[in-house]
Amino acid sequence: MIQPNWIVAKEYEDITYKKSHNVARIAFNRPNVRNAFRPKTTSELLNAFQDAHEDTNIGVVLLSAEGPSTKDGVWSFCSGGDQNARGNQGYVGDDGYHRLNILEVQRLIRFMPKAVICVVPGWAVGGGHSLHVTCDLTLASKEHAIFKQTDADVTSFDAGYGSAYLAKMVGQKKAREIFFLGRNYSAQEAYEMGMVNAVIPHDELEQTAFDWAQEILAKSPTSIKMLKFAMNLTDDGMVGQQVFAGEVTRLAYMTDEAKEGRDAFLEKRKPNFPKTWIP
Ligand code: S0N
Repeated sequence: MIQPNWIVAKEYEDITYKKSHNVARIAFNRPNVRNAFRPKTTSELLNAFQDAHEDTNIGVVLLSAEGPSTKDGVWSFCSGGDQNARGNQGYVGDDGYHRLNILEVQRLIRFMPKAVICVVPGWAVGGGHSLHVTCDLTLASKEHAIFKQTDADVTSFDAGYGSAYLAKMVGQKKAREIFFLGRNYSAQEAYEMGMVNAVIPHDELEQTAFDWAQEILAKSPTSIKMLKFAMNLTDDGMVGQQVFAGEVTRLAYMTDEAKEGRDAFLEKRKPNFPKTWIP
């Protein structure tokens, strides 16, 4: 078993961002408000995820949380949008504009050509629940993880991946129950519904996530990327096809045909493509 040797990749206020052994770990760091995200948090998440996306040494991203709360010792993954940051037109940033950008974070996770593992050490609530739904895999603390959807309590709801994709994951009836009743579900119940991959003893959660990452890193990177995009495609419509198609084009660029097409144009001659039509 490899032990992570986390090196700080960049300092932020609302999150931590570290790297070790080709794994990036992005973690919420507002445990005293159950890791609620405000506009500053989402800006920092966008910045860190973009870095992990671009860094060719990184193959897997863990989305986790620091904790527990110093006030009461309670663990949380994320409790969604910070209700203190809500004005009358939405969530207000330091610059006075109403924005939250959590959907941009979701899109980065969804379209990142690398696996993203959600590590849930405690509460996963509201927009925090929707983030776990958007990640590729979810590992949950056996003792402390609680899944809950409060969006309909506070009129701040995710009508995208957080609900519609959840319904694909756990079934329509269960997804409607989760959103319409807003009950608490344990890690075991979430596992049985099919929205959690494994229930892990709390003390082993982070190491297990790192181990899963190392297992994925041993696989072919292109296969992981193409499989992720293939599984996304049918739910993501034309955008899913665009993401998948981009990678198909990238693979085509690596063929002799592509080199001949480019060279023929630059040399102002007709292309002489290899005369092989592989069925
Ligand atoms: C998480 C809950 C269930 C934990 O309950 P518990 O353990 O009893 O703790 P509390 O005493 O309630 O909380 C401890 C302290 O933390 C503060 N706090 C907790 N959550 C938040 C929060 N979300 N915002 C601000 N503060 C929070 C408490 O106030 C308390 O503070 P102190 O110690 O000072 O009293 C429970 O806390 C809970 O239910 N929290 C609220 C969860 C919630 O409703 N979240 C919002 C849900 N909606 C979204 O997240 C929408 C996301 C979104 O933004 C979006 C989605 C899709 C499309 C667009 C958008 C968009 O708007 O951009």
